Amino acid sequence: MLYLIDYGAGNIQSLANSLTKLGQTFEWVRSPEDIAKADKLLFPGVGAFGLAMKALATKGYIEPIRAHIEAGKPYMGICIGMQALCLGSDESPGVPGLGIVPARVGRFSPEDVDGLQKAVPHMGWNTAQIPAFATPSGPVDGEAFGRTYGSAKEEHYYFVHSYRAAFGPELADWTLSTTTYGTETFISVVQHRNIFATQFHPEKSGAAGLRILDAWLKLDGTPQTSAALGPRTLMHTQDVMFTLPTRRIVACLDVRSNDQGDLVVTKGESYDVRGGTEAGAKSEVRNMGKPVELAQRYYAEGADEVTFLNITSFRNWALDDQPMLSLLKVAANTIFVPLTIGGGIRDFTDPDGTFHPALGVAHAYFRAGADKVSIGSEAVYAVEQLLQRALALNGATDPRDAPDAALESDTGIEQIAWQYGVQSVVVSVDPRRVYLEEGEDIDPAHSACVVSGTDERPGKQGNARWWYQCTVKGGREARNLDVLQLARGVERLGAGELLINSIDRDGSNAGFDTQLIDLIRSHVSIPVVASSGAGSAQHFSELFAKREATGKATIEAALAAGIFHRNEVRIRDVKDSLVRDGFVVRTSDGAI
Ligand code: 1PR
Repeated sequence: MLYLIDYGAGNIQSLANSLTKLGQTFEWVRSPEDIAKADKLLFPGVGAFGLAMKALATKGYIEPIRAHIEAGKPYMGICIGMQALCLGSDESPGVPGLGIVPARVGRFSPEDVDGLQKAVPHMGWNTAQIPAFATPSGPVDGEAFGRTYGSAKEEHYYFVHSYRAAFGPELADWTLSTTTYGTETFISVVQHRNIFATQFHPEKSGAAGLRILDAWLKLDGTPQTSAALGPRTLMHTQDVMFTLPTRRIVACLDVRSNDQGDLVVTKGESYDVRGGTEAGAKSEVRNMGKPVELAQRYYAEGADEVTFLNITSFRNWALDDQPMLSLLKVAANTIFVPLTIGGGIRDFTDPDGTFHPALGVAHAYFRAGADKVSIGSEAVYAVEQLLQRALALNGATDPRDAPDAALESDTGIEQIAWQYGVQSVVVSVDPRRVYLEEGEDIDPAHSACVVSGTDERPGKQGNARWWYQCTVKGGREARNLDVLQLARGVERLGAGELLINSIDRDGSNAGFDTQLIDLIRSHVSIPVVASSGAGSAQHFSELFAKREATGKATIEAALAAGIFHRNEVRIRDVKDSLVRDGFVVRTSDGAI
């Protein structure tokens, strides 16, 4: 019997769904005795190292896990389940790991090489390479991994982590594959006797990942048959090339009820999903299709991630919105790439006065199969609060200058990041351009956010200056906060990724607002997903290309909606076009 460890956080539902897809039955570990009953043990998870280790200790799982491993029974760890095998992690100083793999887990450092910026966390699709190993049965070639795990070609796997076990020759006997991020090479697969563990998420790595899981599930329990490497030493080290994950293409589904009460994918222009008639009356909510069916189509076409945005959630409390939760559950059963869900992740007080924290909403979404939650309006309020406290404490108007005392750990972002890890918190930014008149002064707090370029207002021409103002409630309300304050503020609070929309470009097919995206990118070190305005495959290359002015090419991911919904361009076409333009993307990885 296979048992799964659930320590109370992380996207374990995704793994459960993958196992079901592979026809594998399993039990959840509910007590230390269950671990003793397990023939095979699987420890998945994202989240913070210290929290995971403390939860294992509190539940009394540590000794039974050690005993399972010492008995030679198969153990598979994923992400935190791999890091837990190590001595400890800089993420949680003073908290010991299981101490089985003689490595300490450290944090990635941001790097900037030749205009390419390495963001932290490492989020995206990267490869797993077999180093040149010598074993008693001879050298191991780079295809050993593929032969054992059902594929002979180099595959991409989905990584999402800020900490890693750096690879060194002394760890050769524990290492099956390494991966390079920036110039840092770390262990991406541990394989040692009965232990197999991946830093990436096979359950989120499409068919390539499912093949790995399937191969491990099919092991007969004799440890040496897995990967069959035996004791190994590193023959020689290879030069490290600065490496980034592939550029990600994200399909986005804006979801809401239509006028008949059905949950539909909709798409508007400048956030207006109804459009208008010539007589000025509003027409019906545009219906682009059924959410799950469309998401499945995008998965099959090679989307690297799928995002669902509940765009009317500001009206209700998200957890009352049961159709959204059921939609996510069904999608997560069939889609094996990361799923993000946004809309309504916020604190809420019932009419009867009961308080529900944003963390509770996030928890329900993670349990339903989400890998990341995306926070919009609440992020704006959180940064406003942070700045108010900072202003009172030391007069700062830039969140980077806010003293630590201004952080009170009371926002949804902080709490979700603490519980589930920063990589699971996306902040969705909804800015609008505010044009400045000739000679108009701007509040000095927003001066870093002023850019100049072509005036894009209807009927206007020539050059203009503008700044990017944040909005809440799906663009319905503007706030006295600019996008740089928001981006720096949420990075400070613990967001792991930014999704940058543009109300001006939304649904326009005019291309991404690269001035907006570059402005934010150059002021934060977390990954950035550019959104709004994609109208052709070429627009993605333009977004990812180096800018003449700065020599930088640093955008990690691009999101689009309308062109995919309307079948104007398929995800495959975008990727083919990117490959022709010299970008590395994840291409179709075959069937499981
Ligand atoms: O504020 O935390 O409840 O989150 C609400 C979420 O819903 C936010 O992420 C906000 O961006 C989104 N949202 C609210 N209203 C709308 C609307 O369209 N009326 N959708 C909306 C925003 C923006 C993109 C869109 C791209 C790409 N959608 O995600 O898909 O602009 O479109 P394109 O490729 O067709 O140009 P909260």
